[in-house]
Amino acid sequence: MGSYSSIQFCGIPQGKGPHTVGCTDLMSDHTIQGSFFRLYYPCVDSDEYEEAVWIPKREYYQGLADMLKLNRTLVDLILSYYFGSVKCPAKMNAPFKPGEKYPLVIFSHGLGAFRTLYSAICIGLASHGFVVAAVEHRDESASATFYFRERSSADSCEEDEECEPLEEVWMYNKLPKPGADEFPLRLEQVQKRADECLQALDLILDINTGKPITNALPSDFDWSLIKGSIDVQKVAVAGHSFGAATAIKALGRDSRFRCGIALDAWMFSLRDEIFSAIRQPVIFINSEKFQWADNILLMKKMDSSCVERKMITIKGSVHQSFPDFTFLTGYLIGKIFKLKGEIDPYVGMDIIINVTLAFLQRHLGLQKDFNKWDPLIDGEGEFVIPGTNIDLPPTHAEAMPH
Ligand code: VQ7
Repeated sequence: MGSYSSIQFCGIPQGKGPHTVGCTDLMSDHTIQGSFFRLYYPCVDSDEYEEAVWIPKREYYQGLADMLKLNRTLVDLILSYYFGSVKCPAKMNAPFKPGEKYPLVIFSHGLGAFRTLYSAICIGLASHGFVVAAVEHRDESASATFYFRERSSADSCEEDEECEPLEEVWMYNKLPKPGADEFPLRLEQVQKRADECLQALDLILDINTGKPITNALPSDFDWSLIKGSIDVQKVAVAGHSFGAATAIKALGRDSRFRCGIALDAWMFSLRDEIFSAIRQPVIFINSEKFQWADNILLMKKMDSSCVERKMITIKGSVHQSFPDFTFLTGYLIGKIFKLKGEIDPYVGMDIIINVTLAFLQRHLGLQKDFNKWDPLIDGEGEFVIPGTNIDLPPTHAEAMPH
């Protein structure tokens, strides 16, 4: 395997497909019950629109500080200095490009992440003609998220300040109580997360029928252009880590999701009864370093002779090879914070996107050429292996066909 030694520091990769990618944020409605996602989509090609700010508000840095158990002020200063001007290669609020029916992917982030941190994957898929909704979860598993509440008349405004009728309410990641059983918290969260994926799907399908929406966020994006452009029969769900468990939960809840993509799944929140409820194909795309027997055995419980269940491992990858931070640090910092593995992050991301596209083509019945990457689904290729790289107890070693 080619380990990379040069410092690669070139930012979040562009999509490699034929479409220019746009993105926009939707918060509908303004309360905590509303749906919140960043939508990535094929857009009209115009220089009028600027690339999107990657981390759009400072509170997210403070949430990341909490995740890292470090001082908020210090981490905010450091992260906003290094990442404050980072853009992702998607044009903010560029007009949606109608004229085709696009398949749809609902994407769920990992614990301590939020909706914008997986832009490389989402942009990669959108550039190949997918609409991707990256949900921001309100189950207290995001490092930070927000909604709005009505300002009460008793709330005073600073002098000179224009008093907006709504004010932001921020919520941060909830840590399990020390010494307490973590499972009840994660179970409750995964259920809420799956609900939020279904809610996002419902909302996008409403938009597809031409229903007008209200957006609590300021934007002049024209949602009516999406009308009739989603292929409602071609919907998948994907996610990273806790988000992968969310995707699996969502598959069990709603057969409109035709297949699932589980990126380095953290299976902890899923119990036995869920596995028999799932009828759709699933692929587990694992990193080399985030594997242990209990977690893999839960994946293998989804083994089926009726429906395709696949597992591959990307050599030299780590758990953080899926979110965008892997592209945004130098070699040393990347290694210290485990944001980079041995594999070149750009090579790793191409594999993640290409195997996902091949699996989506196969199970959504797309008429594209993504089947050229079919060997990856079987773990064939320079940087992949079929199944897992860890030894399992002998009775389980052959449970899942590769
Ligand atoms: O769902 C998950 N789980 C369960 N999502 C994760 C990690 C995770 N686990 C790690 C293994 S465990 O301890 O056994 C259980 C929890 O990662 C998603 C994610 C979290 C972040 F905080 C992210 C991110 F991009 C993705 O942001 C990071 C930011 C920084 C930095 F800002 F400081 F650079 C760093 Cl160093 C790390 C992550």
